[in-house]
Amino acid sequence: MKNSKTTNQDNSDGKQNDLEFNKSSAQNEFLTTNQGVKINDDNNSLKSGERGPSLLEDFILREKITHFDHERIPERIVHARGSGAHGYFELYKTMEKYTKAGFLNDTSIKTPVFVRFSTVAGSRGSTDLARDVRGFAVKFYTQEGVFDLVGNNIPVFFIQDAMKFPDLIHAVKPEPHNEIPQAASAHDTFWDFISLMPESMHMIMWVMSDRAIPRSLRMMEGFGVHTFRFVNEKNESHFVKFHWKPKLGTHGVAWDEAQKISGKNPDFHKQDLWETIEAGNFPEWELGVQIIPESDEHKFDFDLLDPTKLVPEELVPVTIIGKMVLNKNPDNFFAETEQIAFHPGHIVPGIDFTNDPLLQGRLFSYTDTQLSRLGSPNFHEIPINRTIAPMHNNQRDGHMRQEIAVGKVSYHPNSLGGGCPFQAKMDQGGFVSFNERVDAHKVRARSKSFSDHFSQAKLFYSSQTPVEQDHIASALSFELGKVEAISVRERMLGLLNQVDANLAATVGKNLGIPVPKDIEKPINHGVGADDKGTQELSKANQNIIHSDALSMLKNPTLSNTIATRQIAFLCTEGVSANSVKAMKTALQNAGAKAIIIAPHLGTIVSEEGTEISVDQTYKIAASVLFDGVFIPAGKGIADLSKIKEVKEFLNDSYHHCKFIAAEGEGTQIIKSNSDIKDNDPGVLLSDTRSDNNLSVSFIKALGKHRFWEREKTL
Ligand code: HDD
Repeated sequence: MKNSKTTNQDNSDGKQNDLEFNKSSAQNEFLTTNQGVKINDDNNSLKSGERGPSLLEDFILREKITHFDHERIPERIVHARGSGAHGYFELYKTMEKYTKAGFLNDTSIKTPVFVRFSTVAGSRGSTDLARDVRGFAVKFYTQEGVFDLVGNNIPVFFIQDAMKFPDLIHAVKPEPHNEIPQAASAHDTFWDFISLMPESMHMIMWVMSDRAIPRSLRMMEGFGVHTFRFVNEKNESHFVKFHWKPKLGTHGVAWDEAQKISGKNPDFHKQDLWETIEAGNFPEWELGVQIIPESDEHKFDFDLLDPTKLVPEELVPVTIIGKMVLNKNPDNFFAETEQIAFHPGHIVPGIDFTNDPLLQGRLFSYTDTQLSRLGSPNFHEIPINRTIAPMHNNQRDGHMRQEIAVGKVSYHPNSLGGGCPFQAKMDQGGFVSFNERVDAHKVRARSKSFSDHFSQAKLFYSSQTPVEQDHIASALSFELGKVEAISVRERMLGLLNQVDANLAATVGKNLGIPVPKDIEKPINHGVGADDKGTQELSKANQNIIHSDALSMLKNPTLSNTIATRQIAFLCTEGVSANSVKAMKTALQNAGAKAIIIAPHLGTIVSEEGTEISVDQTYKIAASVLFDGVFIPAGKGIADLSKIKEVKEFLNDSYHHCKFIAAEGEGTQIIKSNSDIKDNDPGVLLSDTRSDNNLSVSFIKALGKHRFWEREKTL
């Protein structure tokens, strides 16, 4: 029977309890075997004599080693590297006009969620800072069943048809003959494939932008990518695109910085997410929807079913409908983050699919992959995957079945079981697919309405600020510079030329090859066999040549908060405690964190004679792990010039366009560094100690994240 969706039940507790049931703690307990037999000696195997051979009968040794031998499960084929967290979703306003999904109707319902962020290409142990798309998968444990929104931090995808997915992934993964490179797209096979797939050009623009090297998982947008449907009680359908907007704004790092972070701390994103949640700074995203009436399906000059296209926010605004808060770290990475199984096919009444051919292929793939990864069709019984809605059906058995189904009836229809479990009618919450009319020939083809591969790539590129455009050109120069096959580089230049001639010329110059005059014809993917509806497409977005929402720096929802930012304080013995305290307090009041760095751990003695606790030493700290840097005043601060890591720290901060502040004697460290221009607007200096004006302007500057304009002067 359907749960009443109007009850004000705190589902987050419901889920917690469900998971609690499976928790185990060994506190104050004896060590036992898996069968519950208490173990007397866990240090020595059973032997024939102290120096004799081990005995086969040692069931304790065999159980322990056998279990250990099987501790690993296959990692995900893609998105193997991930970080997860628990939280909840709250609705701001009812969406019942569009969807009957209970969790999107009732603002009093708090829906528990688990989110898993990931990179795509790397193995499970690979670096967080690879240039890559980030997975953004959200499992909603709704009262009407599990809804998974399995999206990315980029609103479009490389390919239009699931048929090409294995090819795309084979191309981007390490090359099969030598397993090189790990977690990187900068190699021949990836660009060979891309250069033959013009449909990927829009996505390529995004992946070569700073979106693909986020500052934090907490500072990324999320997108459902495909067009889905909302279906209401009257069985009316609207198309819908899902967006997650981060409260902390959308920010990236510099590419050189990303590469250095990968060495200094490959777990940078994972640790950042974990630590901020532990500190109670819960990350938040607002859920937005773009809603398009059925009657507008053919209104655009692109096809809503084409996953390489987005709907510009200028054409259809994003309506914010709720927020998600991540407020609890997993207790056990494997049990939760690793064993969670997402699936775009996990939907609830009120949400439905469209005929996007990429989505349609995904609907097959995700259950199939869990069978080999988690090993059984019973993966829904793993605690993290369990629905909180009542679950009854006639499925039985299989590997590792947890449920003990009682009774002899496991079929429908039946009379011996009283006809149970019953089918639910639509008004009882039964899922009924939207009755879309489909009248077509069976063909293996692609609609003509999918064939414009460049307009939105151009839209994206032209919507970027000059700094962002430079970053795209640099990223392409880096990636294609690592490609050995000249023919692949040339083909890519031909494609880039169709996006923007200047972009192609810049990249071509860096690669030392001219942009080819004869553009190679795109590969024909069988376009056109079923172009029904194509003629009806109007040119609704032709006038849109800029969309601020596509630029991270112009995005109107850009947040200027410095909450949770990490600011390095470069200190040494004799630093002014007052100077440190004044800036630290100002930053903390703005939500940021001051990290005291000094030559040794423990405490240092300040100029005023007080002790200051040290957080990190210069051996551990690196500029790339911080958002900004402050050099306080103090008679002893001149000693910083004797520490070689300090110079490297400051130069990296400067090159990565971070804001640098210094006061009193601290300004001398900057002024004596010939690599730093002290008239740079992003370098804030004050001769006054504990300068309130300095802290105000530093906080304002940090809110801009980076002083990217500096790049031109480097
Ligand atoms: Fe996928 C995992 C997102 C296309 C097949 N995908 C996976 C995850 C995310 C996405 C976020 C990780 C979920 C987690 O954290 O466990 N995938 C996407 C998006 C796509 C997309 C946004 C395009 C719009 N994927 C796609 C296609 C196919 C797959 C076209 C196959 C036809 N994806 C998979 C998979 C994975 C997966 C192989 C690996 C692990 C898993 O499913 O559970 O089945």
